[in-house]
Amino acid sequence: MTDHRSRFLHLALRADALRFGEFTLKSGRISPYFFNAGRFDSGAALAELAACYADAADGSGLEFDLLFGPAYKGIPLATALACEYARRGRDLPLAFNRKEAKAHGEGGSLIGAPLAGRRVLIVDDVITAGTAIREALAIIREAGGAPAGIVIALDRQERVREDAAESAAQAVAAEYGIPVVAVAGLDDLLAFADQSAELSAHRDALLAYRARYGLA
Ligand code: OMP
Repeated sequence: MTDHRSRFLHLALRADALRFGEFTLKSGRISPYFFNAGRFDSGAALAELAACYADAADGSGLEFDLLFGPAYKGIPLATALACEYARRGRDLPLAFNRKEAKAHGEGGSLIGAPLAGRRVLIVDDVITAGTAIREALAIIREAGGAPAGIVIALDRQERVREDAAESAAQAVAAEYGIPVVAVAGLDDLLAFADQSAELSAHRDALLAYRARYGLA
């Protein structure tokens, strides 16, 4: 497991962002684990997380010139990543959206740097069925940006339908012709659980879930 993957998994456990039990997902599936990026709720935790995103994005060779954080959870993530890139000597434009369009003041639903003509990297928390990410892709295209890739913390590596041959992230990548880069996936979490006394009790439930909804 590459360094940023295990750093991220340690960090997520420490921040209580990865929890085990019984969770109902947006898709209606009952999952034995849940990733809550909202638990990265301090400057230090976000800075460490952003370094994991930057390592994953850089390691993938993705090329982009603007960071976009979809509301709500993508906003602090993209902002922290922009700060991390600045720290590394690369000052990138940053934009995000509101959920509700604003009719007064400056109006509109986009905030930050203009997207038109830019190669946009979407920064989000997690992909299950790909619904949230498809919404972000539509917003970027409508604003004249060119989606260049997606970076997420966790790819749950789930099939949208049980008869699908690919995961939701793979389907989005193929449909839009852009890479989806995850800091870690369910496979990494399982490999981590194999070596962790703390997680070993959850391993069977994770394997059963993957057998039902995952790829392997
Ligand atoms: P999709 O839109 O189905 O890809 O699911 C992504 C969204 O599901 C996230 O933006 C969250 O709102 C939520 N989610 C999590 O935050 N963590 C999880 O582990 C699973 C989900 C989920 O509901 O699938």
